Amino acid sequence: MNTNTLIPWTVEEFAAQLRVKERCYHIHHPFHIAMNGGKCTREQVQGWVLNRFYYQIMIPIKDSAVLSNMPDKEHRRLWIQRILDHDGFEGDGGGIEAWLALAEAVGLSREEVLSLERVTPGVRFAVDAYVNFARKAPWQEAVCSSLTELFAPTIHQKRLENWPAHYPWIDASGYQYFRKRLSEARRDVEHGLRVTLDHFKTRSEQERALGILQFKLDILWSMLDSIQVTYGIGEAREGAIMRMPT
Ligand code: AHQ
Repeated sequence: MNTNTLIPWTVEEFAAQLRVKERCYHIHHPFHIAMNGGKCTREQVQGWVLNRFYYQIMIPIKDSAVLSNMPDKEHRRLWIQRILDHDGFEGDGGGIEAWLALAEAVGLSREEVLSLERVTPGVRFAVDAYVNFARKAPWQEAVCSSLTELFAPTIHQKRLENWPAHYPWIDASGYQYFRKRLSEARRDVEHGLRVTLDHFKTRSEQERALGILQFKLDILWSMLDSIQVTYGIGEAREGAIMRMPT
């Protein structure tokens, strides 16, 4: 379809089109549904935490690349907070440390998580694709790709609501990261949505924005595909495909 001839969506319609993409969010992935439903084994929860650590440590690298492409300080002053959220600052250990606390709370050692040795190829490829996109894309497109966080507060809230009852063996100290993201994601989205709604003007550009958001949704989805193939779901390890050790 030649979208150049179509009239642009209003800002409200454009925002609604972005939100419609929630149906592709990884909260609907079978592995995530199983994890939130208490169906995952200790090993599967550990595998998710260990693999997601690679995503977590690459977020500030990604955000630093975006920051370096931002021409004006008004946007940089807002965006730099995302790096601090993860790397921490005086008096706040930051999100990477909080994720390591989650790792220890599910019974992993800091060393094995920090080694990245057990990160699956699929997770590594997906995360690297995100970082490389953000490095090379116009900064407004990289900002648009972070809008999967429109849907993130719900996913963090569901974990806080469901995991303690389903996984009593997880130490409560591990939940700090999810609590922290509830407010940080909402603050991120306020800036990200404003940039996106301002930048993508024509209908063709708006459709491009939807395509960028779908690309990032696919990254999150394919990370869970790879985790599920590696660990399966439940005691029977449904869906797992054994892999020779490297
Ligand atoms: O913990 C997450 C986080 O810090 C970020 C940053 C943001 C981005 O820049 O793309 N996206 C994101 C996300 C985080 N957690 C994910 C989850 O499921 O716990 C969700 C993810 C996102 O929705 O993009």
